[in-house]
Amino acid sequence: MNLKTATSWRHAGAATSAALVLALASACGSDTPSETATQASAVSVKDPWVKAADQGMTAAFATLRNAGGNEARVVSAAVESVTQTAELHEMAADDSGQMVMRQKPDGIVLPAGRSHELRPGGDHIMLIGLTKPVRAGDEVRVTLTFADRSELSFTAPARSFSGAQEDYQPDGGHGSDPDPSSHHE
Ligand SMILES: [Cu+2]
Repeated sequence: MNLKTATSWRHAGAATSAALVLALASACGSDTPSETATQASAVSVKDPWVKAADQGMTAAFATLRNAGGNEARVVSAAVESVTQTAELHEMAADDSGQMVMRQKPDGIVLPAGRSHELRPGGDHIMLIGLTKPVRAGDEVRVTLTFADRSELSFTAPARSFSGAQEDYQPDGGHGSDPDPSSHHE
């Protein structure tokens, strides 16, 4: 906001332009996030859930809404108690055209004023190497870290879901288990 711009509207008269400056100044105060507003504070979480799984990998989902005036970007995720490793993933076509999931190296971008759904078949929070089963009804605490290092935590209830069996082939290829019912221990 440049006050000189507003006050240079000379035809409006001194009193009017002064009122205008005040109006514009207060509009700025309420519409623009202050310097101290964090990305996390602008984002709300709706309908979070985690796919129940006995072992291996699973994923967390939610709808993230960025009510702020600036883009917010989730750069990492952490999950308490069921795994040490959570990654931000997307679904994308590989060289042969098959949909596979992979890490999103730049994080999940939440445009200003928009909602972004994390869902099976789309962006998701991947939980890798479960240290204990995630059963339907369990609650998993998820913390998202944003590009400005602000954090947002939420609780995601686990539920049974038969979809989202996407292949995951990181470089080492510890990917999908051909027989999920088999026991490896
Ligand atoms: Cu994934």
